[in-house]
Amino acid sequence: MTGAGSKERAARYPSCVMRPAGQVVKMPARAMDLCEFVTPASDLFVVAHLGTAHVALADWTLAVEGLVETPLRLAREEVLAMPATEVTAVIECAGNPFRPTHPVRRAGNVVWRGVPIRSLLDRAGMRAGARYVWFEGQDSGTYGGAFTAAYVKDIPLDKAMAGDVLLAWAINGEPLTAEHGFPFRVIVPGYYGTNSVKWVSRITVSDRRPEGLFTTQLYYEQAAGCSEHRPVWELPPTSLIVSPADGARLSGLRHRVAGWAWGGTEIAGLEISDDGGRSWRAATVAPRKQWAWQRFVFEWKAAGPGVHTLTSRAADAKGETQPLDGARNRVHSIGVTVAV
Ligand SMILES: Nc1nc2c(c(=O)[nH]1)N[C@H]1C(S)=C(S)[C@@H](COP(=O)(O)O)O[C@H]1N2
Ligand SMILES: [Mo]
Repeated sequence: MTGAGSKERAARYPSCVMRPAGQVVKMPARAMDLCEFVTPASDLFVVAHLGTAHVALADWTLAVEGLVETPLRLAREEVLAMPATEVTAVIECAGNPFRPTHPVRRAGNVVWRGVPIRSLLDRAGMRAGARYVWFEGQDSGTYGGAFTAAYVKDIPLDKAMAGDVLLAWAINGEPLTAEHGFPFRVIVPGYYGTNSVKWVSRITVSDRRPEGLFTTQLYYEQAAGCSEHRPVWELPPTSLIVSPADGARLSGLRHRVAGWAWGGTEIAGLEISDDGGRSWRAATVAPRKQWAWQRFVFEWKAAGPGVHTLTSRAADAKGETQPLDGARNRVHSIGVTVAV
């Protein structure tokens, strides 16, 4: 899949045009702009390692193959004719895979529409030994100095069969743009964005994980204090203070602190600290709908005028909390100036 030899530099989908070629990262909205429950598509971040793929529709097919009873080749119309469903889910970028402990806080919450991956797999039928599902995008190019013929990610079969993992074609009721994966992308709710493969046109069922730059080299990490490597799959608990805005000048001592919290497991509690993490007080957290982010609200009374740091820390229903440091999901802090 990677390598410097000229033969290996051929894209697997030559009809797919990479424009621009090379990494694309866009973050149109700051945290303070993410005030709506559903993020408008125009505020959604964009990440592509190899560039923006422009998929040729003339010869487009979806292949479903590997450890299946009946390999499928579906035309775009056949996919669009299958029963579709909507899932509201957060998409969050894990950030630069070469800096796995650095938070980038690129996230949005949108309504995805598509056909459940489960429906496709049921149609093909699983064979014995099936354990992982690989998704292959049509994009190719160079990332981190290595050539990749097609972007490939995998998830466990059990996750793929959950019914809310989608082959999606719409965001908030609008067709996907090229940047977000037109004509079809995978959405894996509750997993980091890197797994939600854009421009997908091959689904492979396998008994093993695929070897590759984005599967067994990058996004394959050692958990703290643990020798075992794990893929960057499930979202740990995370939160984002949206209001007040970072750097805001506030008048009066009483202010409402609000934002979003989410993770692969429902958020059960959120705490705010205004003293650098020495003491914490509970905010109110809304229950989760599907895989959406959850709103938190905290009525804050500043100890006095001056500069304050406000920090949010989410805990999920399994009891996992955001670390204070050393991880991409570390607590979020903002600074505000209070005048009376
Ligand atoms: N084919 C393909 N899919 C991809 C990527 C990619 O480089 N190629 N990047 C992933 C990463 S790291 C993220 S965070 C999300 C971003 O999705 P968005 O650009 O629609 O917000 O797409 C994922 N899907
Ligand atoms: Mo990402």
